[in-house]
Amino acid sequence: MIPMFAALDSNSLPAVAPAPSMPTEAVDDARPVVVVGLGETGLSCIRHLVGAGRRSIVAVDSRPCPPHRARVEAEFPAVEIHCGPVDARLLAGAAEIVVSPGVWVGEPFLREAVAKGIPLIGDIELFARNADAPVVAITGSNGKSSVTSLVGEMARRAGLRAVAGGNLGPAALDLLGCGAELYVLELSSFQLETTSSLRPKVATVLNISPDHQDRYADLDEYIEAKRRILRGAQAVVVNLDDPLAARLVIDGLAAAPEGAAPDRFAFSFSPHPKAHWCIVDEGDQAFIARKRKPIFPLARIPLSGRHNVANALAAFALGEAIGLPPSAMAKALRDHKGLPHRCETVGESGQVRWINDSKGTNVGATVAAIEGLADADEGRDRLILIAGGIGKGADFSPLSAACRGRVRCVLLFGRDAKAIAQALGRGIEACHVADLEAAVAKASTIARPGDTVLFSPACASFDMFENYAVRGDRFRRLVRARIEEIGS
Ligand code: UMA
Ligand code: ADP
Repeated sequence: MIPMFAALDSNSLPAVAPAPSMPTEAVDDARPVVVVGLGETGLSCIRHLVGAGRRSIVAVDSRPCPPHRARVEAEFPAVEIHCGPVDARLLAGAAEIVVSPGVWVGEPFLREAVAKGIPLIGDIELFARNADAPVVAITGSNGKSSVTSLVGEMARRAGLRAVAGGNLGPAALDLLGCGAELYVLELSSFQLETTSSLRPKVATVLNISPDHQDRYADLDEYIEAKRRILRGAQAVVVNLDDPLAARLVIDGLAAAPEGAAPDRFAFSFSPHPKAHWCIVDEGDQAFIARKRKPIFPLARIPLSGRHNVANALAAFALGEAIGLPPSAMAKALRDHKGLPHRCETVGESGQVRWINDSKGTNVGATVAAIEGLADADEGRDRLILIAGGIGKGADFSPLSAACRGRVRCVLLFGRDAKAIAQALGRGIEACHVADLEAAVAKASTIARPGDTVLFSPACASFDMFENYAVRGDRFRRLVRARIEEIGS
């Protein structure tokens, strides 16, 4: 694969985006803005551009029937729509191209336009040019949505009108204009590729493990996309426990011009001297602590798993960077319910617990879910793992070590089931099933009292489902039906 992202940002081609802070209205109005993609992002871009008074908007989507075509036709009849294979000529006269995150910036029709000098941006760039309140910007391979929603709750608890969205949804542009005093944004590497003007109040890269390796040439290119979140940040949050993420942020600090270095807030599980937030033991209890002063007992974190403790530490550090009082943050954490599809208990019957982790869409996430749940239960081989789907070019081998001693049986379905089974190797029982329904049926026959059935696919869902949420909802329904059947 051509390392397009690096090329787009090099000097040999026009910059991805025009000069920072160019308001939407300033882009040449005689020529159209071309919006690529008619999904959530495309719809939000069109809504924003129409609201900003753009007269000429062209929308293209390579899919014959993209999700929001009908809606755009009905609500914005002046927008010219073209679906199906994209004709590069449609982009040739554009003032600017706004590309959706699901579209690879290396698509030939986009390369051709960029080579002609047409600026290529994404929805977050449009958002950045128009944002009217400080931004908390969160990326990483896993935990983005969890931390974003928790920071939003902490800020609201502290009395701020804070809204959360971005990759988590709602789309960032849909958050504008509602009187927010703070924006908390989850940003994917895809979104960051086409963003130049965001100057976050605080930014973080929570962690790095391989993901989206079907779209990036290698891990370095993926990391480079993530690095863009740090540009112009006033403060950064560093995860001292994740070597790749910590290096990324610390190198960024070292490269900052003198006097421009952002404030730094670090977190770690261990009481590292540089950690603002860490874990300390006091008496027979462990606490989240600020500068080693206990703030919140771990036992009262409402979500299970070590990864959720890491997410809480990150949220406290981000909150401190924007001046939130620890007491308000602690209250928000105490009442936090977590998001659906992230290690969510969806049923319990015959002393068997069923957990929906459909958002576990990469290997790192599933490893964290297995380790977090098994180690909290302190039992050997008490997990039954259901996994499979589209692996996005991932190396599944880290699953093998994570499963050993924790997972009694792995039930596999979907496109990359075989590759996962191979990576698990000998000594871990793996069983192929036709689909999710068969996996739930099989799990219910082999589960013993005290077991946990964990659905954490380590894969994207698109081979068999519309998205991870549809997949998780299906799992929840199947589990409930099974429990009712057993009970009746
Ligand atoms: N597509 C085409 N042709 C097109 C346009 C899109 O085939 O012309 C395909 C894409 O390849 C992709 C799908 O359509 O498979 C959706 O792409 P999109 O860019 O239209 O997606 P949106 O509906 O705009 O949703 C996007 C994010 N999706 C992606 O980045 C793939 C949503 O994150 C996000 O919630 C939404 O914007 C609002 O910001 C979802 C996601 O899976 C949850 N994100 C990835 C992840 O979390 O791993 C990055
Ligand atoms: P993202 O938005 O980055 O995809 P989410 O908060 O939606 O992350 O969580 C997705 C999955 O990732 C969870 O269901 C869990 O399996 C795993 N996960 C959550 N937080 C972490 C973390 N801090 N480290 C590793 N894995 C995590």
